[in-house]
Amino acid sequence: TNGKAATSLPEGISAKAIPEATEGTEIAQNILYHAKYSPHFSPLKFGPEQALYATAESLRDRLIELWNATYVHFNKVDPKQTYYLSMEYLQGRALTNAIGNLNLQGPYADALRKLGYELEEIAEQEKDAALGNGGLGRLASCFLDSMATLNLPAWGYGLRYRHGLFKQLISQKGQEEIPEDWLEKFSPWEIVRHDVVFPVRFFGSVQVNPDGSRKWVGGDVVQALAYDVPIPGYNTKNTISLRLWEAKARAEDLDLYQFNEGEYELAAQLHSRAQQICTVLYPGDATENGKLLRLKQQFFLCSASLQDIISRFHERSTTEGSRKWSDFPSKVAVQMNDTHPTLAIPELMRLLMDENGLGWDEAWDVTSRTVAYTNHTVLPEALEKWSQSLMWKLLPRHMEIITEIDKRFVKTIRDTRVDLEDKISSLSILDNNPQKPVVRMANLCVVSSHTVNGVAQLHSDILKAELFADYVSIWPNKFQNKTNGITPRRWLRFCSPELSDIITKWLKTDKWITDLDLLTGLRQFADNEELQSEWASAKAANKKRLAQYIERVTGVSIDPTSLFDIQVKRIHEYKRQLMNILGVIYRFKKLKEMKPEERKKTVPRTVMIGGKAFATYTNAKRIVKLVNDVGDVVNSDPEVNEYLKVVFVPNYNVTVAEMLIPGSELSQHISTAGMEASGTSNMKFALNGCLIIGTLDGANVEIREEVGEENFFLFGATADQVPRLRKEREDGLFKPDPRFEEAKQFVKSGVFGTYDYGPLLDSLEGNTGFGRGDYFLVGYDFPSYMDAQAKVDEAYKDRKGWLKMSILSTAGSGKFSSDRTIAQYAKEIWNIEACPVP
Ligand code: GPQ
Repeated sequence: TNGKAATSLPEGISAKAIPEATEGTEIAQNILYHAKYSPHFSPLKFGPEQALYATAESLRDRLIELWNATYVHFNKVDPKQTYYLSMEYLQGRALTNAIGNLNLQGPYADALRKLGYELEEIAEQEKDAALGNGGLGRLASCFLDSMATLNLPAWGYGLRYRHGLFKQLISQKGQEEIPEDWLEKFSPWEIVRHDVVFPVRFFGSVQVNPDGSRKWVGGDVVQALAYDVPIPGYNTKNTISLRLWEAKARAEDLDLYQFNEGEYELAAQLHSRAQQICTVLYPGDATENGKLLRLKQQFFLCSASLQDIISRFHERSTTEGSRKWSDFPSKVAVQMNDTHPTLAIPELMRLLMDENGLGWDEAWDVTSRTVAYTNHTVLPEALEKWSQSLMWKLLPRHMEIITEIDKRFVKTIRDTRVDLEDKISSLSILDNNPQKPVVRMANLCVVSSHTVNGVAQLHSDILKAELFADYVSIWPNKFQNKTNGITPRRWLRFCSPELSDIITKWLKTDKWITDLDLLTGLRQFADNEELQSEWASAKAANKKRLAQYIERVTGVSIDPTSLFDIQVKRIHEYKRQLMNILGVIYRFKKLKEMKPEERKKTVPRTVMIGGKAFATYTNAKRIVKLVNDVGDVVNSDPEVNEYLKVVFVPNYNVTVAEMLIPGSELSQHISTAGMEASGTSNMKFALNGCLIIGTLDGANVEIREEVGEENFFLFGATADQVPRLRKEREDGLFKPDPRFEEAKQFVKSGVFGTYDYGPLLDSLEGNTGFGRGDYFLVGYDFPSYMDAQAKVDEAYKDRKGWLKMSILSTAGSGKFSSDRTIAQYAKEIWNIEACPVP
């Protein structure tokens, strides 16, 4: 290949200059080739950063070859293909994952060692690609890994945000957000496709032609330019694509006359409007402008992706001529990751009717047999509703189409279901409330999709029984469950090589990496002392590595033999980090009150809490501040800090998760029952032998079933009790537990500083705020939570018992592989089959 020439260097280069690769392997040569001939840096230096980029580029060469082979093969076989549309992907780092999936760990480590570096040290240099917020975005990334690994003809489509999720700084003020900059230098993983460009229109108007056909004209047109990120499967040649769109203006959009008049901003306004589209992930939508930009982003993704999909549909046609449109749904499946890409529906209708001449019925048949929708939440505030006037302004043709879809749907219901007459106003897509007319995106998705799914059994049951109950009576077979999953490659094999090696040794095979149910084979050894001791030393090593990390990023030194108790996820009131920290506060108070010899009998604990609060979510930010304030006091208390440490882990992201999860022993998944659709970190923790303290919510229910109820610390109200409990609270029937009162009182007394926690604590009281005092039932669940925590302490004292539970936790996690999830989507929703590259 091209790794030959890089052997001689300019004179006078010191240590860590690009070395001579006289005895290097081919890979070492190739890395050096890139260090020298991919001129992103001045050529005299070969520091860790230059080594990272050169290493990544050498891998990229291989990925491009595999990507091309996969593309050609798909084109030849012409299978039905899935397109996953998502506004978010939380890819994290790619180097270790690519090396691992291509099974090149040994050769790359050797090559880098020859060049004076450890692979781990180089991998550390990479920035996370954080093009997502949390669970939903990470799920999309795990799904891509599984699609590639299962050799499925499937691609992801997303947006190439210039700035991903903000960086979280913790200061005296609490959380501060600073812009993230993953493209500061460049991304070595993306390939710009200058020949893949589609026009995307905004605003304008609808022109009615003499033949009655309609066409969207005028407005602004921006170009969508494709960037491909190759996604390698594990142990296969198949390498699929994550195609990210960037928005660009056309050259002719620069007004040279204005520019030469010195009106630079005016001259380039179309350029700057185009640039805004992909500037940030999730622009604040408190303002009208913010809402407009977010809607533009969503449409941009949908329009560019569908034009690309349609052009591939034609590209793969046989030589006899073009295909029949009625074949489209047997060649294309479009999956909408939540309602964010809902505009795919009217955009596909528009492309079929206005650009390709299909009639309504034919276009509707094609569209509704093509698209499917995954719901990820039942929280009413998270169900997207777009203002009708905003939509008419930005997307006039799409609003015509949506209005027509709604009209036809309502007519069918009127004609066929008199019993639903009084439900029509809630079932319809357009909410024509004169105060605030909106389009309900979830309703548009349900009406137009062939399949709708939830992301855990409980969540799917709630969708059917509540949110979508009336639709179920219309289309009983439209609704499915697809319990989420996680990729075992990133979330066990690569993030905990120690534990992986032990598993492989005891199972006598590494096939579990792609067949995770094989982990049940560990059950028979759960009591085995030899396995337990190996298990314990792997855990101890991971805890030590984590302790060093914590000390490095927070300055807090933690005891690696203490119980590591972790809660990491976005900060949200329904996830109840506040309950966690109130429990810690109570524990601290009790420890303070104990005599020294009593304290010695307690189980030392390190509580780690991490997660980002949305920038304008005040109560979430107050929770971050409280955790930090409690940490400051507890960690510097000489009487207590041997027995309790509290750490706020800053800037939680995929890479931090890869450090935390392998070192965890207990993790908290304590949302109010019925509110967490699934959760996916619960699966990552369980897979890594971490025990869960949790409610019967989301996928916790299924995890507990799989690992065994004796290996799960359960507490709290169940989802079906929640409405009654809220009602009782409103009626003043709730009697708080004294421990709850004591913990709140302790905060109020000012032990944790002068910050005003009044408003935060008020949210836990009866009817404050908007009439939903303690809506999340922290007060109700607190006593059973504390009881469950006491059981954790008892269980931890029994070292062997704990290790057994830990092993059984891993052994029971097979179901939660995203390979299982994706195989089910493929068979039960997409109707696609594997297409392995020979
Ligand atoms: N989720 Cl609607 C997000 O991360 N972002 C969102 O906008 C919505 C849902 C999460 C959800 O809260 C978790 O319970 C799920 O595990 C996750 O999606 C993936 O399904």
